[in-house]
Amino acid sequence: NFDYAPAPESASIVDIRPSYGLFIDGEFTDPADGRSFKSVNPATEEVLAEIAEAGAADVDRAVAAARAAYENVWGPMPGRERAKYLYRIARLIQERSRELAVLESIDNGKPIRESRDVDLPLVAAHFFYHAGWADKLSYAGYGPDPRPLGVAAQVIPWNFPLLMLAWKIAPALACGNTVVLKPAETTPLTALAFADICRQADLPRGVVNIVTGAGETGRLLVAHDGVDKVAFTGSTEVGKQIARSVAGTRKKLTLELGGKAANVVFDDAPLDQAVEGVVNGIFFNQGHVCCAGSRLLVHEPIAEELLDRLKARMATLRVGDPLDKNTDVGAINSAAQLEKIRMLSEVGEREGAQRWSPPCELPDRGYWFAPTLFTGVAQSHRIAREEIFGPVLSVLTFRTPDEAVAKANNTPYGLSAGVWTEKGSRILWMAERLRAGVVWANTYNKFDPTSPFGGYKESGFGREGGRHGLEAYLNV
Ligand code: TXE
Repeated sequence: NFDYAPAPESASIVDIRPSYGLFIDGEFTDPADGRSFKSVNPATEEVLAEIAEAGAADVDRAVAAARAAYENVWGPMPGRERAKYLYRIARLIQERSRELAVLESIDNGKPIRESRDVDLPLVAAHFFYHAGWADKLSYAGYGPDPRPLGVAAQVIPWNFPLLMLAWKIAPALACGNTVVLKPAETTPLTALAFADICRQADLPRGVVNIVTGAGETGRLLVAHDGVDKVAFTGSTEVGKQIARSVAGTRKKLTLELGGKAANVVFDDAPLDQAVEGVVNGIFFNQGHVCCAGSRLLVHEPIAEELLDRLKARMATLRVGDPLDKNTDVGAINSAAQLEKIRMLSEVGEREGAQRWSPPCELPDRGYWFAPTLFTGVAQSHRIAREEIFGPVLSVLTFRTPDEAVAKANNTPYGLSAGVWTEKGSRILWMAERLRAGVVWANTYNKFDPTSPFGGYKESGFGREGGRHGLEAYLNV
């Protein structure tokens, strides 16, 4: 019952087919047991498409296809040849970027301005950057003949569906590995469009395989015997399950998990700039960001003034239709995530913090949550400790730089942090002491394919991007 007809030529930017199969060995095919699930538009609750759900037999088939492609075609191929395919994919992403941005916003709920101006340019940049590495690995200190690992099982989340796919697939392919990737169950559509791009690029069959499904499909994939490498981005809880399932096998593992980043604003910070950075830090992508600046640590002398300006700025945020170019905050990705954000916000109130949101009208249908600020937050409160993964900011204060560092580091996570101050020496002093994989200074949420990204502590291990990211896909 799955429809594999090529998308018809039509005037609309995106053509969403009624149903999608699994992408295995260069073809869209039916799942063995015919099961499927629905992908829903979170802004309207409308069903977008019926998506095949991969079971054990399908995962077997995908891993076997990736193995054959690795042994026979992609592994032995010279780096300069692999580079040509990666450049071709990068250019096709640019050519199709309007369509992909719209599709991403429809499936995920993020504002079109973000998918168009942030996600898609970064996706293309990631493929260009890694295309450049493919023929240079032997000159980069990895020995004359650096070996790939083999078949990579990659499981990604729903917050940056296509960008997380790029972070996983581009370095794996550049280094000569083949891939079976599972997108998140709420956002499979851009990964399936990417499968189409692989065909357009004439990528040899089996080099990239996309298996759709929920947690059980992911579990089957990472537990599969035929896999040499597992890469996961998602919740810390599932990351720990995966680490247990991989323990004692030959598989190499990288994990990129949750965060509870502190955005630290000192009294000498340029305040208007800091307010923009705080707003970007927590309301970008509805706060569905692993490195979101979800704890604001503000220097006591300026706390009142900063909060006044922050509230005034929050009152200007437009929440609504993701496809409207004027929208700042889009839809929450799923009913389950909305429920989690509501639950933790209620816990915040019960534990004694003060909740504030600007007046804002939310659409009747779909999953929405108003930008929210909590003041009077104590370090012991759950909203100061747990990842909310929504547009909810917890505000704490500090008196000295030492206190700022102690509070910022008082979390099981360590993915990112922000520092706002005019003093260069203080930036360096803070960056040395913050236990976080990235520290932004007088900016926030800046990404670049040349920069390694990844966490300390329970935010995971391994790096993605930059030269360090390659090491996750090579036997050095
Ligand atoms: O994550 P899951 P969920 C955090 C965030 C969010 C919470 C729950 O706090 O509120 O996690 O989100 C697949 N074996 N982050 O439930 O379950 C799943 O199908 C293998 C932070 O969506 O971790 C999906 O493809 N795979 C994060 C992917 O794992 C499994 C981004 C992530 O889903 C699996 C997302 C299993 N046993 C959520 N169970 C970040 N670091 O950016 C599920 N999956």
